[in-house]
Amino acid sequence: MELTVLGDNAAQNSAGGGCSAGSCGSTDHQVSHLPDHIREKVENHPCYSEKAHHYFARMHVAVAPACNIQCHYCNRKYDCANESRPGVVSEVLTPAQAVKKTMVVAANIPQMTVLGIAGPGDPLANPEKTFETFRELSEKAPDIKLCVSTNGLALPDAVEELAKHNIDHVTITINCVDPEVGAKIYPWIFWNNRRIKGVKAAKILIEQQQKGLEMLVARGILVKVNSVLIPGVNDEHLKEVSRIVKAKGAFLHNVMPLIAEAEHGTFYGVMGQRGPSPEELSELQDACAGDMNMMRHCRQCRADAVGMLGEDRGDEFTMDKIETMEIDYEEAMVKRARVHAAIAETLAADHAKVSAPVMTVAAGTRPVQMAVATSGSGVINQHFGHAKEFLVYEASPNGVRFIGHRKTDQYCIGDDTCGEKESSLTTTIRALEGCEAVLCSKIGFEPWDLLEAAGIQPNGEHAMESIEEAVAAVYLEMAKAGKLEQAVITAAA
Ligand code: CLF
Ligand code: SF4
Repeated sequence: MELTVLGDNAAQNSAGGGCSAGSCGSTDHQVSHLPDHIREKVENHPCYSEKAHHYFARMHVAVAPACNIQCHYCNRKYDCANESRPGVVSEVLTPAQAVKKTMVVAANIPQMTVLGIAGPGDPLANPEKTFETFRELSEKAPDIKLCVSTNGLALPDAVEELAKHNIDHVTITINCVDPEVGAKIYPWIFWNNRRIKGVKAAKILIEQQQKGLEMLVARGILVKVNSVLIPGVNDEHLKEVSRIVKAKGAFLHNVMPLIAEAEHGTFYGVMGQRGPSPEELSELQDACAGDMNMMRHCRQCRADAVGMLGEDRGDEFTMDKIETMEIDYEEAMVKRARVHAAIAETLAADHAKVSAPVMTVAAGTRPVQMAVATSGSGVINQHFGHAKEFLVYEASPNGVRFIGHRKTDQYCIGDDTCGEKESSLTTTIRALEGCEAVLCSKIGFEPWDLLEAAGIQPNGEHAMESIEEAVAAVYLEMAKAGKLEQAVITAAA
């Protein structure tokens, strides 16, 4: 029997077919079903659309050093853990510097479509600096989307101002809706010029977060809720959080793993509170999902991150370097428009693939996780040894879905040097635990052998192919080869 592979929109179009067998393909579920006015807001936002994160970049400007609460996972010598992995912010900027940096980055990275303020403290605890930055940017760079992330304590008072600056994307970090749980996460808040502790503090914070969420939704502003998964503290409770924020109109829920290391000097780090395993995170995300959009591609960025999610080009744009750059802004704007048009064309062509071929495997065929090395554009285009992270996809009779990413040490810096640093390679292989195949553009002999020995099949045969189609093709090959128990190939169309 001839078997072929289902493309993105063929999967979408076949979804209502009523067949007991599933079709292997995928679509950007977060975006495709949305009304036009919302789709326009998210389709080039790398955080709000999983598909967009393959094509578009974001940047953060660190203009907000102060915070009005304390989280047990944060040490403010480091980035805001709500939106960043722990790491010092290289430089806190004035609003004028932030505006200049944004213009320079926009000229150099045409894919950059979103400017976010996410720390290192809380943007709304620094309202003058935050809003001055937004005010200037909305005048000087109206094509850049403005985005803000907050703990929510000062949010209700800021909604009016956010709406005034056309800020369409607000993230609230909501870790709980029960003050008893909250008291285990937040030792204190600063409220009405007083420090308030314990359950009372958590109760006020939760009320402000919920009120802010309702006000934003009433204004038509898209709200993403971030939650930090803290095993033994709020893991079960997050299902309730997800249900409530969804009922109140949050657009997207992003459950992120706690990062707690003793060397970061956080309360949780010092107390040995562990973070979740990838499986625990994935299970909770699935449990929260229901019919709510879940974000699974968050990279817990630094508060001064620059570039595609998963990469940080901040070092290229320090203020001392920016001061020496000469930029032809007119030419840069022409280039931005050209690049955006090319991406739009690619996405439209992708969306129009209605006659893509179909692969069908029997319902009940077991799912398989595969790791993918990519540097963007939705294709397999990275050498195994150059990957700093792998995207993980699950193929099953229901299609191909993105389920997360795994960070790894980059162990190879030249084309033919794979395997030189064996200990890092071992770390990489450990990071891929649970994956049965790894798809990349190229791979050396030594990692190939080590991956095979670890039960992970390396595959370099799908270079420059669409990720979803390549994963579907490999799944099909595995099914045909009898590697999937219960695999029965039932049809092709
Ligand atoms: Fe920044 Fe956050 Fe806006 Fe994105 S990040 S303010 S919504 S532009 Fe994105 Fe980074 Fe995750 Fe944040 S990957 S940490 S969710
Ligand atoms: Fe740190 Fe952000 Fe929590 Fe403030 S809200 S304590 S900056 S993680």
